[in-house]
Amino acid sequence: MVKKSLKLGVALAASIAFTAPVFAKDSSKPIKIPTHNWSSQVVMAYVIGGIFESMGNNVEYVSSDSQAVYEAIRNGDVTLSHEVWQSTFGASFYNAMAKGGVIDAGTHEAATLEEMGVPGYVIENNLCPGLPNWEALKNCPEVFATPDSGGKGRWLEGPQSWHGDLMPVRLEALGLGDKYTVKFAGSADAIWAELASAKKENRGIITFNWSPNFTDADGFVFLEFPEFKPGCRKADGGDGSCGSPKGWLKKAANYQFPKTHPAAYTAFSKLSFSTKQIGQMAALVDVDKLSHQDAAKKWLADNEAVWKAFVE
Ligand code: TMO
Repeated sequence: MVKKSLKLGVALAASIAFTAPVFAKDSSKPIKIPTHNWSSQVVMAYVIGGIFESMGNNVEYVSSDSQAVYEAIRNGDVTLSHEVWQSTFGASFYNAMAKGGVIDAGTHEAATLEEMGVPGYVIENNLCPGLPNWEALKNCPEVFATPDSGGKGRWLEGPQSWHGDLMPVRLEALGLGDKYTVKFAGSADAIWAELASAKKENRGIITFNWSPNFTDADGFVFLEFPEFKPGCRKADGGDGSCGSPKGWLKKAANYQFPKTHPAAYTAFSKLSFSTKQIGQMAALVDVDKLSHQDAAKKWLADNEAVWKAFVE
């Protein structure tokens, strides 16, 4: 009895000492990667798909709603999400997790912010003195008025599918409802087009934006609202006047992914991108005008040392 357990102990020690990871074979079933409607997310989808393919895996891309995707991951229609932004998707992610079937596959190095803001020249040229403090907005709605804003200042929100009535609720909660109104852009591209035309005219403009993004490189300034605290949003029982959290960027997966594709899951778990790397992925499309697929190919070719570390 004593001898037996000693032998077992020795065998165990030997296997720990000499075992580099040996992966069970990944299933040949495709790993389903979602694509949404902002550039870094789509480029990163193809970057991660390219990494999986380099490991011999099959990949499928699924165009998905960015809120509903967490339920799709939970029930296995989609395998993973590689950009879970805390402010916009944190609630849907944890709701799906609580129902059972979604796992947290780690956090990117990049911290995130998803917030209303202004281009740098709005501050530099003092178009609304006191910005980026939100209270300055009370004194200059006319600076941000547009032909469709009924004489009020306009907040140009992203597509409504991202976070519903978050900004209209905030605007009212801050007491700005008489002076400002929220318009939803049809696409991220519509925001970039509006920012470009406002810049040409040195015109005041307030838009939703986020970091990491290609705009990190040209001095977009986020407005400073009352500090985010858990529970401050209307959906969480608060009055909704708070700004967005300085948040995390996580990865999510269906609970079976580690079992069906252990090598791919291990790589996905290790994978982490920085603010600069994610900004580059967006810039290849939004500044350099490559297709998402070509941007991913270029990014993979230019950054082999970065992603090879995830597959070793
Ligand atoms: C979800 N987004 C990154 C566009 O804010």
